[in-house]
Amino acid sequence: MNTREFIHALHDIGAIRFGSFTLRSGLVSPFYLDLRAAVTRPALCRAMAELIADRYRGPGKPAAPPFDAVVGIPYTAIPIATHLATLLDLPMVMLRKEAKAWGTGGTIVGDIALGSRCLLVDDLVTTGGSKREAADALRAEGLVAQEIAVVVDRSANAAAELLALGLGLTAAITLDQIVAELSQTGKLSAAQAEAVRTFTAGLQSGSGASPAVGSPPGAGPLSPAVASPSAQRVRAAIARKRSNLVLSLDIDDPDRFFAVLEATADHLVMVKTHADIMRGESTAFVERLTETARAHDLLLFEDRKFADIGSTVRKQFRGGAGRIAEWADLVTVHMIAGEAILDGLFGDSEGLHPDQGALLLARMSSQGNLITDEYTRRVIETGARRSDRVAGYIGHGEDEADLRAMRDRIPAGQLLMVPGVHRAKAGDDLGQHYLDPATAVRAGADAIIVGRGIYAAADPAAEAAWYRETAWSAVRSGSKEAR
Ligand code: 5BU
Repeated sequence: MNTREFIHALHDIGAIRFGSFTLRSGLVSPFYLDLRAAVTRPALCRAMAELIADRYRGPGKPAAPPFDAVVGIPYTAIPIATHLATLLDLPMVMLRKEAKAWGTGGTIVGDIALGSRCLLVDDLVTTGGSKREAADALRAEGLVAQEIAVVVDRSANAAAELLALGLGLTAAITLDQIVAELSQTGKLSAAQAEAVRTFTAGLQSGSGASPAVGSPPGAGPLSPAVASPSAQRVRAAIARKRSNLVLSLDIDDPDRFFAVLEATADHLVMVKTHADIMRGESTAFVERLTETARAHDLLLFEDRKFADIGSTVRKQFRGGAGRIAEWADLVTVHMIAGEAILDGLFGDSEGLHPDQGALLLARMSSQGNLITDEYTRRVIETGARRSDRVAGYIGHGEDEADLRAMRDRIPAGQLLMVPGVHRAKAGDDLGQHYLDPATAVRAGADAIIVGRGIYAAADPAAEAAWYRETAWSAVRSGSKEAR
């Protein structure tokens, strides 16, 4: 069952309903979501586990998922976690709601070694609060809460909030996807869809929840939160690898390219390529690249900067020697040709991974570039509407305040990635303008993109370690301040 069929199946059995529902908190919600009826149906229960498992297996993923065990949170998620554990071929244990006061005590049901890296599984995430408690309970048992997987993310901003605590969040589907799918097929009116969006955005700004990394104060009212599966995947990878460093590996010799990549990979969350500069045969390069990415749990980001009409970019993305669609998790896109470029790239999703996404160029780091404030605003406006495939934005700024002002326009749930980062801030003789890594992160960058600062250094591995540590500690201190 694919994502779309799954959404319709949930709707058909009444697991997702629209109308007016009074919640336990007293709030009146325009939708109701309850997966209890879904887990009792074998086909749906299997589909939930498979949709989650697909996030961890298949092309471009590590051969073995980076966990030692799957942990189900009672009750609805237990059957899902059981299926999932079988699919991923991992042991499964359960986390009791309340610690047992008799026998050996404890909250874990099952046999699991101390220090095991756990994937926590639940049916829904709403605020992230109960997930944080579950992670704390696991830690109290001497286990490592590595990541959380849910069937539906109906939160406004749980992924960012959990990431600030070092916990990745992966969702099989988001509320936004449900709304988009049911709207497109006429099962949800435009007014109902708007009511759902307004309600979820309001939950975020009115929830009193702490602002988290990447969503500084001010982001809420200016830009309602959106849900983006590809951004979530990046956030989960950042939490997993404890790194928000992207290496821009602009080396055209394959052997040197892979030597630097192997030496630095463990410090990186992602490697950014310009595959069209690589010498030699592109199929061999891509094969080696995907193998290396899998071995080191790296995401692949092809900085292709698509800029043409929809029908041309579709061919550039899918075809040619590069076959970018087959391996890149993220690609960059100029919006100068208009919104249809996103339809060209992602409109026909056949063969694409559900989490493959775009980063829109909202601002560039090169001096004298022609991007205006109005252009940036419209790029973000479009990207927010298209969050099903838009993970976020490439941005830059003159200084911290300038970059932060841009970050404030980006909806919570989407990413800001900042190139033009160098510890020596000097720029180059071809118009590049640099920010230093801590400044970029303090201003709200979810990840920094560093090229020559690392690969042209005498010791790229040591330099990558420095950039990683500097950028990562800026995240930590930022999230403490925000709370
Ligand atoms: P550097 O060596 O860190 O200066 O390389 C920066 C990389 O980021 C390089 O691949 C550029 O193509 C890319 N880049 C950029 O520098 N500035 C931008 O605004 C965008 C991309 Br978009």
